Amino acid sequence: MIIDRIELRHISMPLTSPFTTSFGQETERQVVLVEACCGEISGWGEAPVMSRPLYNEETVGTALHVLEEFLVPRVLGRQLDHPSQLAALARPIRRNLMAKAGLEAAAWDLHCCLHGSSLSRALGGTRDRIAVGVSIGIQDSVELLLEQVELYVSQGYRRVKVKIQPGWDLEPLAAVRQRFPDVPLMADANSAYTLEQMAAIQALDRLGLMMIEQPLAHDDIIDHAALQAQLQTPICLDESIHSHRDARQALDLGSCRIINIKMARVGGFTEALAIHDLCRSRGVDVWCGGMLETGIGRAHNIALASLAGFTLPGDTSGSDRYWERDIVEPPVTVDPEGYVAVPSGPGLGYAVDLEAVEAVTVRQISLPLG
Ligand code: OSB
Ligand code: MG
Repeated sequence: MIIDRIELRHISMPLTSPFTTSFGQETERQVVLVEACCGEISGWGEAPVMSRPLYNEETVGTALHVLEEFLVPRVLGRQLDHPSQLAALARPIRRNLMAKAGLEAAAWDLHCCLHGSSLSRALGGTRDRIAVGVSIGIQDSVELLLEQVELYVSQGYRRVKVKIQPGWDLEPLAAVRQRFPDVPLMADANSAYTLEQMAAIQALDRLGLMMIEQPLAHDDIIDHAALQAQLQTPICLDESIHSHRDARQALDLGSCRIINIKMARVGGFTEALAIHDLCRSRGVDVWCGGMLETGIGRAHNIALASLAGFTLPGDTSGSDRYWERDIVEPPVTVDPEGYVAVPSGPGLGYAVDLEAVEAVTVRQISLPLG
C-alpha cells in the first residue's frame, strides 16, 4: 500500500465527568487523530496524549509537531508491504511514542481495510470477546467512591481499579473491600510514592488486591524491585515500560509481576506485540490499559486485548463511561457479564462517525503527497 494523504486532527471532547489521578485532573480530552488515506480508503489512529505533560512528556502540540515535521514525511508516498514496517521507519526518531503509535495504528487500520481483514485477526487475536474492568479516579469522599464502585459493578465490570495517592489509599480501598468483599480490586498510584513511603504501600497488602500499579517513579525499575521484594501484592508496571527491552529488564530484576500494556505508551502495535509475546513465553499476566481514548483508540485496544496473552480484564470500558457522544458507530458497549465483543468487520470494526469528528475538531492539518 501507499499512503497518499494524511489528515492530522486536534480534537477536544468533553468527558461526562472529570477524571482525577495523582498527577492531575482531565475534564475534556484533547488528543490527536491520524487519518491515513490510500485513494478513497482511510485508516484511523489516535495519539491519546494528555492536555499537560504529566503522564508522559507528550501533549497535543508535541504530537502534531513531531508527526507533521518528522514522522509523516518518512511514511507518505512510500511503498509499504506491511504496517509493521512503520516501527522501523519511526525508530530513528527518539521517544514521542504516542505520536508514533497514532500513525502506526492508522496504517494498521488502513492495511486491514484494504485487505478486508479485522484488526483483531491481523494482530493475531483469538478471542471474540474481552473481559473489561473500570478505572475510577480520585473522589472527593469515600461515600462518592463507593457509589461509583456500586454503579460499575452493577453494570457488570469484572474488576475495579481505584486511583490512589498519599492520603487517599488505605481508607478508601479498605472501605471498598469491606462493602464489596469479592470484587476483583486493584490500585493505581501513577507514581505518587517514593521508597521512603514503603509502609503506606505495604499497608495495602492485607486487602487482597490483584495488584498495585506503578507505585513509584515513572522512570524507575530499580526501586520497584526493592519494593516488590517487600510486598506480597504483585506490582504492575505502566509508566515505566516503553519497550520490549524495558519489559525484559523489569521482569529479570523482579520489579513487577504483571504488565499493563498500552500500545500508545510503547509506540504502537509492533512493540506492544513484542511485549505481549515476551510475557506470554514467561507466563506473566498482562492486561490492556487505557488512556481515556475516544472510540478510535478504544477500538485499537479492543483488537489488541483479543490476543491470548491478555489474561486479566483491561481498562477498555464502554463509551458511555467517558462520552456523551463517541466518534465511532456503534459506541463501545459492555454486556452485563462485563465483556466487550471483538468486532469481526474490516479494520477497527467500528465506523468512524465523520460528522461527530468534525464537531470536535479544533484544528486540521492536511498533508498531501508532493
Ligand atoms: O494510569 O492507567 C493509567 C488514564 C489516563 C492516564 C493514565 C491512566 C489512566 C487510567 C484510565 O487509568 C484508563 C481508561 O479508562 O482509559
Ligand atoms: Mg496506570
